[in-house]
Amino acid sequence: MTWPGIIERYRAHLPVTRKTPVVTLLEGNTPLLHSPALSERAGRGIAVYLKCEGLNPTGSFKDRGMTLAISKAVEAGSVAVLCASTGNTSASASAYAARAGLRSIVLIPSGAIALGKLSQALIHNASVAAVDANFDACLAIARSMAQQHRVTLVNSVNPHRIEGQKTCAFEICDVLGRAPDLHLTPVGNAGNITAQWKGYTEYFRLRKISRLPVMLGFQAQGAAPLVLGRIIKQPHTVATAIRIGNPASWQGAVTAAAQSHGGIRAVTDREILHAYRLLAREDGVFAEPASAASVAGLLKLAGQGFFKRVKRPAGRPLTIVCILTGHGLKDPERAVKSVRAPALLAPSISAICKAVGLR
Ligand code: AN7
Repeated sequence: MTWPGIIERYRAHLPVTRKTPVVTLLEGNTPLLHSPALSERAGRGIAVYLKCEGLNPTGSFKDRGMTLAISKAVEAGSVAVLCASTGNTSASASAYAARAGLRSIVLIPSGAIALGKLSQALIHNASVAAVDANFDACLAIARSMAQQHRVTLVNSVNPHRIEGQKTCAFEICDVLGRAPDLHLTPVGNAGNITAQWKGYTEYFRLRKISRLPVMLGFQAQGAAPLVLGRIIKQPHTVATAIRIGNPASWQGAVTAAAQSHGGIRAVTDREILHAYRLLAREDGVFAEPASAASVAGLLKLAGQGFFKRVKRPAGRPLTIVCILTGHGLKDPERAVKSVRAPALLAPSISAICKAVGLR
């Protein structure tokens, strides 16, 4: 059977009826990839898996929430959708809106979103408003606009987004046959960690899993309101996707961390970029910088001896899942900046061999 997308696959767990028109690009069913490099770094008896959400149709986890948000918008008779975005939400919203024949309007912080994401919104024919303000200000404006006009807001304050995104947790449990022991995820606006925890707790109540994971969220140090416990007026980080100072799902993140005995922690830009390069070089996985925050968190915790203090399951490895939220190709400029640029060479075999280290 071909994969039918997350709404058909998890229909029983989602707020849809037979009357809901399903708008799908066949999102979900993303690889849960074992990482030998990270397992070794995490320590003996630990298995690390990468949930490669960058392999969704528009290159990020947002598609899980967007298939549902757009389907419900069509069901409700909406003709236009609106979002503020650090890039991936706008890419996803504009693609799903195109598919559904809806208008899309996206507010982006000018100059602060990655090129790949901007190109997506533009090519999918969104009305793009490049605003001279940060994401938090854009979201506040979008919320007001949605109250004053007949447009459907598809940021994660729209509960259908959270419902769709919880399917990431379902897939992880379905593949592993249980919940992971630890679930590590990047956190920006905090919709995703809220959704993932909802997914795990629903599976737990349905007895599809017998234990819940410990949820560990990672923010960039310059954009870590949940770690500091206060709004950050001018957040900064190289990981533009999570450059957010006032997360909309603040309470959801705090609840997930508290109920699961986990936490929200910070990683520096240096640690993020180190993890970003390591994933690409040693695992062959190209994830965007914000996604590497979960892996940066893993490496940081390993360095602190955290996993030595975690209670080990009997008869199997400690299982850790790192969510890689978006594809590396979203931000090609960052990739090129992160390594030494190639020198321009004459078309001479000897010069080229010398430059690439072949003797
Ligand atoms: C790659 O697109 O907020 O904590 O406007 O693109 O659920 O916000 C993106 C967020 C992590 C954080 N990784 O997720 C947007 C936006 C990537 C992201 C996050 C985002 P949330």
